Parts: sequence; structure tokens; C-alpha cells
Amino acid sequence: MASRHAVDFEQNLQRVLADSSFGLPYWDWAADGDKTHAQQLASDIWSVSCLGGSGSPVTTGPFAFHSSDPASWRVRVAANSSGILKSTNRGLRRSLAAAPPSGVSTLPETASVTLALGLADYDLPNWNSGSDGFRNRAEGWVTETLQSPPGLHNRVHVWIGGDMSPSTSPNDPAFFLNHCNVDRIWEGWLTRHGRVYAPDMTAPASLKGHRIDDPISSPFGTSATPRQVLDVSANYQYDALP
Ligand SMILES: [Cu+2]
Repeated sequence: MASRHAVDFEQNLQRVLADSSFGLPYWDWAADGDKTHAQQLASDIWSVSCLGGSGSPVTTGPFAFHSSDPASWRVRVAANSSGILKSTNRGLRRSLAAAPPSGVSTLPETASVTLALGLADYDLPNWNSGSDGFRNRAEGWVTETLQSPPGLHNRVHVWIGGDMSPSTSPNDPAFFLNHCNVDRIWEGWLTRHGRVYAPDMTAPASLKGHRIDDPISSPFGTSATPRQVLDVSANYQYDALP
């Protein structure tokens, strides 16, 4: 989940912001998920002074699109319905709390995070989207009985909707606030259960890119191994863990 690329990204943001103290923020979405549907939509994170709100395109906040303003935030690459990357030039799209089946109306809840953190196994055979360890709960393919899938990480993508749905979801800066919170939840799990990971190197070669000493599969070149990112304390620390 965490990677050396996250540190590279943060350092590039520090450079363009000319602010060496800048850190990628996390969004504790479960704190909003414990509130009412109306309160979730009215959360400060969607205000004009933070990420702006919903829309196709988004028209409020720093990532608003105004066709007359060439400097406004634009999406340049987006996956089409077949998952193929296409160049484009348009505003950012969000569809907060859209109704099923295209969306979900509520965010994940703290109780779901707590249940995921209680699982002793990081991951289990068959190492796919059906195995019931912490990894799948955090990703959100598997849920407990409180909410049906999608859970946790996946549910945040679906709840925001729009550009957060396809593989090009990093187009929405909200992506990084979601993933930083997933990393924070993972740190909460590592603190509880020890800095352990699965699968180890005895797992079949078909899992190459996922085993503890394999470089993590990445389209951006050489990557860290899971073992190398089990302790991030040399790079950053959290103010609070779940
Ligand atoms: Cu994600």
C-alpha cells in the first residue's frame, strides 16, 4: 500500500510548492462515515477552502473547472469504459454520495475499521479478492456484516464517484487523501499485530510482485519491496492511529 513512490510524490510537491515541510494529508473518512448522510455531504473536506464539491465538472474550490480559464484544473488522461487510457482535456468530475448501483450513499464507518484492525492475518490463500484477511478488508473487497461491499478503501472511491471510479482515479486529489488514510489504518494494524506481511517467498511465482521480497508491481519502474515499507517511521509519523 505505502510505497517509495508516495515519498517521491511528496518530495515533488514540496519542490513545486517551495515548502519543505509539506506533507500529504490523510482524510479520516470513517469519522465522517459515523455522521448522518447530510453531514457527510456537508463535511469541511468538500468546502471551497478544501477540495471543493461535487459536479461534472466540479465548479467549486481549487480544482474547479472554468472553460474560460486556461489555468483551471484539467483532467488530461482518463480511462474509458473499457479501461483504455485516453488523452482528454476537461474538468474534474465528482458525484458525491450517488445512489446505487453506480454509487453508494454512505461512507465507511469507524466500526468497520475497528473490525478490520482486529483480524490477525494480513492476508491468506488464495491471495485474491476473496481471502478474508486485513488486506482485503482494508481494500474493501470483503466486508463484515455492518455494510455490504464495497468496504473501506473501495467504498470511498465509489462514494466520491466520477473520476474516482476508473483506474485513473489519481486525477482527483481526493485519491491521495483516501490512500494516505488507508496507509494510516495499515500502520494501526502493524502496530497491533507486529510488522509482518504475507505472502512470503514460499508462495508460488504466480504471485511475483506481491511476495514480501519482490519489488512491488509498478508501472513507474523499480519499486520498493513490501519488507522495505513495513516500517515507515524514518520517513513520516502519524499524529493519531486508529
Ligand atoms: Cu484507491
